Amino acid sequence: MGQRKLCKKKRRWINRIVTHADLDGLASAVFLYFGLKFSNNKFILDDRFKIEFLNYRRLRTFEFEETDAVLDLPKPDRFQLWFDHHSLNSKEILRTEKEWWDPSAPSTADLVWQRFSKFMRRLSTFHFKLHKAVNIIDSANFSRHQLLNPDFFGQLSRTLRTRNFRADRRYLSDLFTIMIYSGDPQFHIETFSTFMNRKKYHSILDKRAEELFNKHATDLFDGKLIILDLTEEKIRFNRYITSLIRDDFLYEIQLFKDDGRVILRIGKNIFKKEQIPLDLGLIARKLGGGGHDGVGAIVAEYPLKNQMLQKLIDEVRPCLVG
Ligand SMILES: [Mn+2]
Repeated sequence: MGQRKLCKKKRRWINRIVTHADLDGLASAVFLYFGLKFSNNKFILDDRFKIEFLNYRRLRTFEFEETDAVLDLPKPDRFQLWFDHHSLNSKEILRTEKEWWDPSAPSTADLVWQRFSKFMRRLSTFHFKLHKAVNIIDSANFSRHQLLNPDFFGQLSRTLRTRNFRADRRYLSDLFTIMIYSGDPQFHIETFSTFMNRKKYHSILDKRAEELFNKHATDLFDGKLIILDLTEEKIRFNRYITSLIRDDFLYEIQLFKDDGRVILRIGKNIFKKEQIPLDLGLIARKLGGGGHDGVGAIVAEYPLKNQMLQKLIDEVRPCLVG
């Protein structure tokens, strides 16, 4: 306590890590922990710090504090540190003491890693693997083979995306603790089989997934835009299913229900990303959502579903006609 008082003027305390409830959010938090713990930074992580994992639903009502480190989430009104790589209207890359934002970074975890490169000697082989994996997964830089045969991290990422899992923040905190204190969670077989068993989606290799896809997919603009409306389906499956089943499309819009609302996700053909011009994160932002160059998402009230879909179609139309 005495030491804390003595250094109060120079040091900035962080009492809470607030992060996105996905693999990038988890990895960002793990790297930030090591960065703050073992580098001589003026930002100090309180020993009794808390961790919060937010999905976009919880984000809407969440109260941020001055002593929060905020990761992979939109910039809040109050914070001590903020790292993010989602599209913003601003063009300027930020690398200040308190704010790091760079939309060309493959993941937020990568930005945290870059800033605290000094702490790397404290990391295990597992953390290096996690860094590599999150950069591939968060920016969808998969090969077809990787998508069809997800490794440990690919499976973990999918598990974190399932609704049951996202709803249960205790599991995410456990996972964070395992990753910082015990290194490799792959050794915690019992814990992990529990996590992995919570997934409730069809594998892309599942015949039923392909049938459901064909039932709900509509082609527009000679197949350059595909609409996949899953609002009447309870089953979720691999979000990259369109890229695996169809070759020739450029954009896709997936619709599904989430807690009474509808999520509209607009994405690029992940195997053709480099040839596709629009920044979908900016488009989603314009309509009240957010995202990255390669994928944007909007949450809409159910009755506004078709209206919002039409707005999205109008945004990509100029790139698909003529
Ligand atoms: Mn991210």
